[in-house]
Amino acid sequence: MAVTPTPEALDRLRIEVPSWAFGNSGTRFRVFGTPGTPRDPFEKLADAAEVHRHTGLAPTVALHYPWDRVDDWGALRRHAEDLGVQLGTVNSNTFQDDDFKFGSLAHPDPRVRRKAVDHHLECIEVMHATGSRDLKVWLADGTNYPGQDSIRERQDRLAESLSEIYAHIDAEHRMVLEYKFFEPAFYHTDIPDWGTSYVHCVALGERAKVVLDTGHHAPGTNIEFIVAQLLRLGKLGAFDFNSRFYADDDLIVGAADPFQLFRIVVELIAGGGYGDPDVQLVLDQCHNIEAKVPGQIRSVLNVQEAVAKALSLDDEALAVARRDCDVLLANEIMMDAFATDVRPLLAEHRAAKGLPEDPMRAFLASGYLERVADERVGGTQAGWGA
Ligand code: AOS
Ligand code: ZN
Ligand code: ZN
Repeated sequence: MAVTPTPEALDRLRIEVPSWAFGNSGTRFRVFGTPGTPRDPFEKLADAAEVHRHTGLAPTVALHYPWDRVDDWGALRRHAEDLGVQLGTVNSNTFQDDDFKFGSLAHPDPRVRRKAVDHHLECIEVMHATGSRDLKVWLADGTNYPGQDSIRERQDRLAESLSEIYAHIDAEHRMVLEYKFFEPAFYHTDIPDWGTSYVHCVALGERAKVVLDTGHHAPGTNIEFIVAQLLRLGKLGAFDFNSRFYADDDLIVGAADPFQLFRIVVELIAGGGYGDPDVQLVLDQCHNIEAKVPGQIRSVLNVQEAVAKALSLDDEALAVARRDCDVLLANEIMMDAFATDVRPLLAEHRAAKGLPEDPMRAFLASGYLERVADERVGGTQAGWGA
């Protein structure tokens, strides 16, 4: 009962990969090194370009400032273009400086808020040089104990700081604002949920949109509902894709719950967000124990499989079943799409485009990992755990 996705529909998929996925990362217990880890942003881009070269799915790379600080942004941009990719979203960092111990944009001290706002203005400068469209703001702000600070005053300070940053965003730029229900703050987070992010984005204006990180909800949350609602409101700016078993695990997207990923993509397509450049699909993952480039290849392929399954949904039959209130038939149509083995179709689709039918095997056979392990000595951490 499933339908066959068209090549044009499959071709609308674009996924941004994060520079930090190629660096070493870990937990507070240990950061394990991996041979061949990039030593600088130029090498991270070389790794990211391998993902795109083998899959055709990942034409842009998200940067993190200052993890990806370079002297010459123009050189980094040209390097990316020479490798066949482009620089993407710039992520700010207001969580690794001692001054931000009690928050950044919502901090009680105006001096610290000034510093946090200025950091974002610096990020906007970087965006001019990199040609990036999006400034992504994720804040570690919050409190650990009831009474520690005024929840309400923090919202007011946050709104003021955000509006100062937003005032510096150019017409071609966007601010995308991420929410997270806990961690690193444990009692309250200043942007804990999509509603709070939405409220701030609406107050800021047209070019402020919500970022939905799939790992940032309480267990059991119906994430596809949030996708549907934000698309309806025209405020879904970007996804951070990853998967989680417990908290913000940042594991490979589609690894923990491929059915949830499928349901999310079904709503993305239904709401007109699929293939819309205004809904940027980004990976936000850390490969703590697995090889990093293959980890990213697996990730983009998992998203592609979820998209192909969702595009296999027989919309017309589903519309009829829904109109008839035929609960079981509607659910069966949905499950038929999910159960479709799209791997042969995708292999054929890649071959038709001159890409390897099996990108993972092709990459592993290319000798790239062995070569960089020989060439690169002393690779650095992604920033997490630094
Ligand atoms: C943190 O939990 C978030 O998911 C952010 O998206 C963060 O900006 C990203 O992990 C890199 O800093
Ligand atoms: Zn994220
Ligand atoms: Zn996260």
